[in-house]
Amino acid sequence: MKKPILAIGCAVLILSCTENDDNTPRKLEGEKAGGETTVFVKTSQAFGLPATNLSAESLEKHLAGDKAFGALFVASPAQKNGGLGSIFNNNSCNGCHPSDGRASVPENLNGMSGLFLKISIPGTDEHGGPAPVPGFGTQLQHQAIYGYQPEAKMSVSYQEKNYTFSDGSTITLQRPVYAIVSPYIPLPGNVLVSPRIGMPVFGLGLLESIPENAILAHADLDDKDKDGISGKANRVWDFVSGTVKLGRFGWKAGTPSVLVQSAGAYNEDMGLTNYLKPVESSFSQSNNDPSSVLLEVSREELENVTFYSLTLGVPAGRDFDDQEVILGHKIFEQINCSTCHVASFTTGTYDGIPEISNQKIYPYTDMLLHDMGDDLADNRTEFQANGNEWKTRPLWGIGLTALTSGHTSFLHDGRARNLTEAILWHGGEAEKSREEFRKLSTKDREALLRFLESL
Ligand code: HEC
Ligand code: HEC
Ligand SMILES: [Ca+2]
Ligand SMILES: [Ca+2]
Ligand SMILES: [Ca+2]
Repeated sequence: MKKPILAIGCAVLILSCTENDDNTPRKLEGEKAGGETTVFVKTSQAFGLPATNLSAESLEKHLAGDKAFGALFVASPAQKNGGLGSIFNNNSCNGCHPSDGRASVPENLNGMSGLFLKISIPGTDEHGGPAPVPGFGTQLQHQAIYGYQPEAKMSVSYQEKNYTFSDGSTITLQRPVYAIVSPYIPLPGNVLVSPRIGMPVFGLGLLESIPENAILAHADLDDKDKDGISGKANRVWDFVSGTVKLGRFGWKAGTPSVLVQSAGAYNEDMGLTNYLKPVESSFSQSNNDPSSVLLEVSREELENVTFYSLTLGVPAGRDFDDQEVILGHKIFEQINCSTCHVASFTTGTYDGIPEISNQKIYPYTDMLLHDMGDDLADNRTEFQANGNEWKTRPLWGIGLTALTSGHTSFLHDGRARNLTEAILWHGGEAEKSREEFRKLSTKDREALLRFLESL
């Protein structure tokens, strides 16, 4: 009965459409999380669909990239998709970003999965990046083709941590501690280890198009406004342009572009040389295949696979007119989640891809690094990111994780088994927010989770 009356009110006084009497909005803004790229599909394919505004020509390239993203590589000699290894972590992009979403924590740690260890020794390389471990480089390949030895295997143990909410309910968190076992040659004693899991790959062209100054506007290195939250840009080496650029991708924002990320993924994750990374990661190691050829992946394949991640659409927000979701959003702002998980940006121009240019987007990230405390620390630096720092994760699409990926493991090593655990692992600059979360009433806590589920 109420609705028709409201509708009349709206027609008469347009302003009253957007807010209830107590100033709560009737509907949250940002349903079209990816601007005109937004995908309104609530199925297990929600992360894997092309931006809805692609031109016919762009769609063709996107679909070619989709094929490359799913291609299973094998050892040479092969009719097609040869060149895998000699050492590698997995044999396809999709293997680590299943359904364009995030990988689960592997049951068999030493099988092929979406989890690997970044490694280094203290110090930096010639470009200010992590210093390679002699004989192992900066990533541990735990797989090898027939006849070759992987660099090592992994082992994991768990430390437990208990939390009690103010409403009396308790939760036990598990912190994984990874170690390297059975190295193919002796390992130096001072190796730094950073476990990483494959994350969703949609909406990345939009994130790459956010103007640098819009991101830097959120940085507050010396915490001048004294809210306990600083926010720092990573500055990383771009081997495509041969210059230092703003870091945007990877869990520590250690890569400047999807192109750099993809070229590196072919090379390190799969053992496939390409025009940007023509040298095998195993070159000069005894587990290198000396017969491997210079370019195992063509320039076109690399460009297509890059275009694919750049132009995957972002799933739309859901239930944005639900009162519990609206309350959850209010709490998200009140307890300062939104200081790091910045709701919105407007993209600039991306040369050659008008579809992702000039879009108002709602990624819920500031694209900056934050000290997240000792419990999340990997104690391994990556350019400007120190051992405690991680990039604020975009939260768009996060509520669809169970549907798209069949699990709800979050954070850089997948340690959180659900959204509540992900929040409870927040420390450092986010400790205050976490404590406020812990003290919420059951109703407010559930509303906050409901809001995250709606993204
Ligand atoms: C062995 C697993 C693995 C394979 C294979 C793999 N990735 Fe990844 N991918 C990861 C992990 C782990 C990260 C995070 C890396 C980091 O933090 O530095 C990542 C990050 C990314 C990112 C950055 C996403 C973001 O939001 O920051 C992109 C883009 C990406 N991968 C694309 C690809 C493409 C394209 C391929 C195939 C050519 C590929 N990946 C193959 C595991 C993998
Ligand atoms: C100081 C900045 C900061 C604040 C404040 C903050 N976060 Fe985060 N958030 C991060 C960073 C950085 C990560 C990634 C950490 C990692 O992977 O180790 C993250 C990760 C997450 C994740 C997991 C995302 C994923 O892709 O795995 C969720 C969910 C999340 N935050 C929700 C929240 C909520 C809810 C709040 C408020 C209670 C909050 N965050 C407050 C910085 C922040
Ligand atoms: Ca190879
Ligand atoms: Ca290596
Ligand atoms: Ca601040």
